[in-house]
Formats: sequence, structure tokens, C-alpha cells
Amino acid sequence: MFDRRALAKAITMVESTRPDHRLEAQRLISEALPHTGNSIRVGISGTPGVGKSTFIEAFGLFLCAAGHRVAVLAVDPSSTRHGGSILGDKTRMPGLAVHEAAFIRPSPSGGTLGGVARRTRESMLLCEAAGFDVILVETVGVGQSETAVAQMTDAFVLLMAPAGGDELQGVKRGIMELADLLVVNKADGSLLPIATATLADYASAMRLVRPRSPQWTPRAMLVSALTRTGIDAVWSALEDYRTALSDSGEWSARRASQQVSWFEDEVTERVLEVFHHDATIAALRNGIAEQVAAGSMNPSRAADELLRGWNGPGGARSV
Ligand SMILES: Nc1nc2c(ncn2[C@@H]2O[C@H](COP(=O)(O)OP(=O)(O)OP(=O)(O)O)[C@@H](O)[C@H]2O)c(=O)[nH]1
Ligand SMILES: [Mg+2]
Repeated sequence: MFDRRALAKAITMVESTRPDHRLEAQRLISEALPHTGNSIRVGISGTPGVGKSTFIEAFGLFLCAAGHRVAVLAVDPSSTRHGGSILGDKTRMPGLAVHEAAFIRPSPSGGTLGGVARRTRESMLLCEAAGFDVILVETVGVGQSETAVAQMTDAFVLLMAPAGGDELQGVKRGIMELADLLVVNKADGSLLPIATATLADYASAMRLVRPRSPQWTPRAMLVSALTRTGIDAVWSALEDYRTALSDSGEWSARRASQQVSWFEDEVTERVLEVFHHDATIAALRNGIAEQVAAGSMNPSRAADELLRGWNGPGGARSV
């Protein structure tokens, strides 16, 4: 059963880099796994200031009122710079922060995108095991974190601000391709006309990008997170999306392939870890780097040279 403190502690374990904590985290994940899978995992992205937190507050409260349990996680590898956005996130979501059917976990501070992504995947599972059936993963729409989030969630919602034609031109096609749902926020007051025009622009731009799924044509819609209008339509669209993908088997196929990519990421990470902690490599590395810097060895040959020095984990020659 849901125990907020136990969940928070478990997430702290999976966020820790201490080797003994890693073992404990793996145990917790194994325990959680049989109780996972019964949720919808939604990535929510958008540029700073677009209204992600305000939207999640409105959307989360709407879902809680409808009987759901909502967990909010944040992926923000850049948060090292400002030491995490704990206060920011919680004060922007005052209602959700104190709601008994909601759980907000701010960005783990620091680390590589890969590390943050792994912790988020594990945290999602822990939240599911604790009985949360809607998992919202917030990420700032800069850098590569949205791709990582789109790959670990079921649905990807892209929030956009009302904007003129020039700004629209600047929106990267890559991010549009990720969106299952494009939501133009701030459709209120004096911004309403421009939001409406922006929606039309995006809707036609979206017709040019290849949809992620053959079962789903991405939709664009207007909301105001501030006045809480259009929020229910976002949820109905997500439910339609879930139905379309579930009926065709794509939902579970995607989750299966996400498990495999997670495994692949873990392998890559382990190999790198072992490699970087290898004594022979450490001894060779600087010397070879000096030759590269001096121009007496080309970087590509240097990499071969370094790998030749590696016996692999456990001493078995593997390269
Ligand atoms: N008019 C209007 N303002 C909004 C709306 N949603 C958010 N805002 C305002 O936009 C500003 C940024 O909102 P946030 O929710 O903090 O945006 P964010 O995307 O979470 O920002 P970061 O966490 O910094 O990336 C705040 O001043 C909000 O009050 C909306 O629907 N309409
Ligand atoms: Mg925010």
C-alpha cells in the first residue's frame, strides 16, 4: 500500500550513487516490478516559462479529482547549476504538493543525462508499485532530455507558448516529431487570439511530420493552465491515445522495447564504468593523450591503442 515516506526513501536509494545503495535499490526495484505496469507514463516538455509546472498543477488536480493517483517526476540534468528546483517546483504546484493522492519528486540534482534517465525510470516503477496510475515526467525543452523522456514514457506532451510566425519557424522539427499531443498553453485573456493562430500554425506544421505511431495521428489543442480551461480535453486525448495503442498491441510492444533499451543503456554504462576504473587504462591514458595533443598520434589510432591495453572486466581480454 502507498506509504509516502517509504516511497520517498526508496527513490532516494535509486538516486544514490553509493555502491551499497545501488544493491539496495536493485532489491527494491525487483520487489516493485510485479506491481508495476498499470499506469500511463506521460512526458511533459516545453521551453522554460511555457507553463509546465502550472499545467501540471492544473492537470494533476483534475486527475486527482477524477479519482486518479498522480506522481510527478522531473528530469533536468541541468539542475546542477541551480542545485535542483525543489522549491520552485513545489511552490508552482501548491495544490498538488499537499494533495493526498499526489506525489511530487523534484529533479535529482546533478549527474549525466544517462544517470538522471536511469533514476527516472526506476523512480517511475517505484511510483507505480506505490499505487500511482498516472506518472507525469516533466522535462525542460532544451537539450536532449526530451528525447530521453519520450523514449521512456508512453505518451509525450509538448507544451508551446502562443507565438508569432518567426518563433514557429524556430521550433525544431525533431521535437515536433516526438509529440503525441501538442498543447498551446496560455490561451487566455489578451493572449487568446494569438494562441488560436499559433494552434492553427502548429496543426498544419504537424501534418508534415511523420507520426511516431501508425495508430495515432498527433493532435494539437489549446489550454489555459492558469484558468484551467481545456485540461479535460488533454486527458480525453490521452485516453483515446492509450486505447488506440493498446488495441493494436503497440502499447505493450513499446514497453517491451523500452525494457530492452534500458538494458542496453545499463550495459553501456557498466562497460564505461569498468573501463574508466581500469588501472591499466588509467596508466596508459595520459601518455596517449599527450601524444594526441602533440600531434604525433591521430585520435582514432590513439583510441585503438588505448583499447589494446584493456583486458576487460575480470582480466579476460575482450577487445
Ligand atoms: N496567462 C497565462 N500565464 C501562464 C499560464 N501558465 C503559466 N503561466 C505563467 O507563466 C509563467 C511560467 O510558468 P511555469 O509554470 O513556472 O513555467 P515552467 O514551464 O514550469 O517554467 P520552468 O520550470 O522555469 O521551465 C508563470 O508566471 C505562470 O503564471 C497560462 O495558462 N496563462
Ligand atoms: Mg517548472
